[in-house]
Amino acid sequence: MTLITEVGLRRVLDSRGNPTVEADVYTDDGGFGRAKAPSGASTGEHEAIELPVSEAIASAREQAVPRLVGEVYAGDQRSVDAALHAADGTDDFSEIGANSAVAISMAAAKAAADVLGAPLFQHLGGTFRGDELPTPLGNVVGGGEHAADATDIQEFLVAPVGAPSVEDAVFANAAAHAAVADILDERGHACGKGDEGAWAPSITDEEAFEVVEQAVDAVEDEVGFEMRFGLDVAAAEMYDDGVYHYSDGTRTPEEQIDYIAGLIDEYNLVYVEDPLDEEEYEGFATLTDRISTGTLVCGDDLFVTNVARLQEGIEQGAANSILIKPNQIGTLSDTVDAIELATENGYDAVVSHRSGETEDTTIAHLATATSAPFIKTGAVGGERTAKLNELIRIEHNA
Ligand code: 2PG
Ligand code: MG
Repeated sequence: MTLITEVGLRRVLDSRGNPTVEADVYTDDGGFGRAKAPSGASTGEHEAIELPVSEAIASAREQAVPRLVGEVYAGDQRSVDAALHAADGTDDFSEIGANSAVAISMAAAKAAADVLGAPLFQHLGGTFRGDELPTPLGNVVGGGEHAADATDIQEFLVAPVGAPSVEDAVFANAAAHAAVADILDERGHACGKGDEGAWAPSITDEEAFEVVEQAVDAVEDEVGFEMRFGLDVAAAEMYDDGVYHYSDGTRTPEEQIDYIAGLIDEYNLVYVEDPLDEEEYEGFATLTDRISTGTLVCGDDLFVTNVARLQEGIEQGAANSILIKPNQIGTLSDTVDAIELATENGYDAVVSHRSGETEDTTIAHLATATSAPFIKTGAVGGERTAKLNELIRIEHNA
């Protein structure tokens, strides 16, 4: 049962128009699963290696497929992922590519769920998973590596924390995205969108805070439940020569901590991702210590979904939350290990998309299966709404 009989790999488009890996997994009892690898732009230094797509496909066909077909059961995710590691033989998937590995790993899970006739979240999380669905963090304004000539801070994320349902939350985020456009228009800042569908105006971070706060207040009045907002600073992208580089000058690490702590206070931020460089465990610990428990300080480039890096963070008290991206580590088993280590140690595990995405919906199921408090997957745009609409379907048992 669920013995893998065929693995197909092909090149397909991602949302930036770049090639990515799509994997198909078939089993002997009629199971079929298909998944696609996402791709980052502001990638962490310690992520598993994404190979050029043709190379990743050729190498996985040669090394991994023979170890899977007729050998491994798709329902046994640990064995699937162990076979991928054995085929690769490195500690960062630099031989078969994390892009091939993650696509195969997720496709196998989908094939197993298909055989069960169960939704993917149920196969991944089990029957007794909690009922809580994640609150979507919606990217409404952004810049950094995701848009040229826009804000220094990479993402301004609205968080409908009081929403009574995922459906209400998703629509509140879309309303905030629309409200931001109106406010920008009133202020004379016509603009396009960045890679994740957020508005990418050529304004200062200071003005972006005003705009987002105004939009969040307006939507909060309209929907009647609490809306807050947060950030992905993606500070590793700004850090060079010991200082953080902003359009209007630089900040030392100490100044950066003061600045972020001040923003958390001033805007009552619910979520701050990568406020400091990816090697700054100590700085993360200082900041986490300084702020109240009502704010998630989340490590993305800091932890890269990697248990060893997370363990280091736990020991130092760095951050209180981890961003979870399966392609940063290459398999679902490694991903779930990171989530388990996090939750056992009181860290919230927030599941996330990448800036380069596809219509794949695996992360909506992963966030549901693991009772993630938040999922970061944009507010608008087809590759983002694929996940948001899937969450609505999950909520409706559809
Ligand atoms: C991030 C992500 C997703 P990228 O930094 O959190 O928002 O961006 O995929 O470019 O790393
Ligand atoms: Mg990030």
